[in-house]
Amino acid sequence: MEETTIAALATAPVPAGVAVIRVSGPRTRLALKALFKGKKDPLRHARTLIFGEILDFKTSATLDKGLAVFMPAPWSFTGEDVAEFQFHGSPLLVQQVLRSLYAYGILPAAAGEFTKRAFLNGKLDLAQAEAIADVINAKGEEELRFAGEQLKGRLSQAVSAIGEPLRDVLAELEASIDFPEEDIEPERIDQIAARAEVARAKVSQLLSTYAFGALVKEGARVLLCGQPNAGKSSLLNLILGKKRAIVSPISGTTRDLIEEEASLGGQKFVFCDSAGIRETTDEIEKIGVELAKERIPWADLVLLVVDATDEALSWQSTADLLRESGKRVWLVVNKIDLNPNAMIKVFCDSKTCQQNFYISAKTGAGIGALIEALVEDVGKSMPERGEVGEVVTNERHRDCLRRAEDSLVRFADAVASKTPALPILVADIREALNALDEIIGKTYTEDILGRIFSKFCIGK
Ligand SMILES: Nc1nc2c(ncn2[C@@H]2O[C@H](COP(=O)(O)OP(=O)(O)OP(=O)(O)O)[C@@H](O)[C@H]2O)c(=O)[nH]1
Ligand SMILES: [Mg+2]
Repeated sequence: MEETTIAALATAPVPAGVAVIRVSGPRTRLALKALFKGKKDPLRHARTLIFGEILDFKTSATLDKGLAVFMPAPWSFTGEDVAEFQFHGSPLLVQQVLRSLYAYGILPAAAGEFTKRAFLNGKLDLAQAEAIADVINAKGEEELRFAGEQLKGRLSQAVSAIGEPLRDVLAELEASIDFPEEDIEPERIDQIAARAEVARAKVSQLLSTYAFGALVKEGARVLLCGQPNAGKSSLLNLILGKKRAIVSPISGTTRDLIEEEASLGGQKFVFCDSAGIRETTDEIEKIGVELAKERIPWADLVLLVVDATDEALSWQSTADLLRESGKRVWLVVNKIDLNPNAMIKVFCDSKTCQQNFYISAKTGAGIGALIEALVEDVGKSMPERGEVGEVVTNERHRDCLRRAEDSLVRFADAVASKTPALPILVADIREALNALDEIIGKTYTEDILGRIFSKFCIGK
């Protein structure tokens, strides 16, 4: 149990109807007694919202009227004594209340510290703790659903269920090391190998969900690529519904990569606008062109934006480049307001591009169809609602699962070698278990916790 007591604003630091300050730790009771004068004593009426006055530490003057609630350890979010104060959402008032709390030896909470304490006190496991950040940051419905399932412990249960039989396997193998005179019979080894194989298959199955898990969480990555002046930035702005990138009639306007998230049809996308690809002597533009080319591997899908008035079909060289990359490419013929004929004349061979679209970023023609197609395309990679079991959306979890899978494959290879060295078998199973335990935080290091919780906001 931590000895320090922490406090932070749990709501957003902006003027709002209500602000909530959360306090956790042994000094919570002291703070409630000193700084809250309620109709009833919150300490005697735990888990009940009490109306009263929040007081200034120096003058005992009323800072605001509001509510306080006390949640005694261990039945609180952090497992420690916790209090929450609700009052008018004025950032200035928030500062005054926090200052009063600090005067009682309470410290400002670090990022994610409440959740970290909840984890350390066994209130939730590490995957669940991570899910809190995912729930808070979710931008799409599917993302929220997966995060919610993880918070409920669905992934943790699946991971534990894989680990339990492995623990038995480990115990049995370790016992054999301790009593070398009793050789393991070959049938036992086969049984052990079969159990490890079941675990390996489950780990691989979980890993296979990461592809769409990441798609849901990180968003589908769409790169806008093409010749200068084709209208890439105009298209980006139109999709986003705001002027994010500079548009100008001068070729070579965009140099940096411009990345922006958008939610279309409830699905998260990340669009990236890039410099028009061409030979150039301009030093800065050259860097931009390089950046654009280097970005191609990043994309799930490339929109090759071309100018409908480009009679010379100068985009063909970029199309060649994209074909070689092996990426999925859609041709987007822009500026059809200037040359409606392009709708029958300009298209891309099916080897390079899967689909052709005809749009005008100026009039908005054809944009609806393009966006619909984007949403539908992502939908195809998604499992049906209800059909989905545990989904891995977190890169750390994926890395742990990969390590577990590697160890179990090594174990299977060693068993198959017919002369398995017992200590090696034990080491493989132990490594697999360690990797699984890291997902749920059964084993952890300060370093891992630091990396996870530092990404949280203050007050979580
Ligand atoms: N008539 C017409 N003009 C367009 C259309 N889309 C873009 N433009 C114009 O074409 C010019 C170039 O547009 P941008 O969006 O800056 O083109 P870009 O591909 O980002 O250009 P670079 O950043 O230089 O590579 C601007 O003057 C736009 O207003 C369109 O659909 N119709
Ligand atoms: Mg541009």
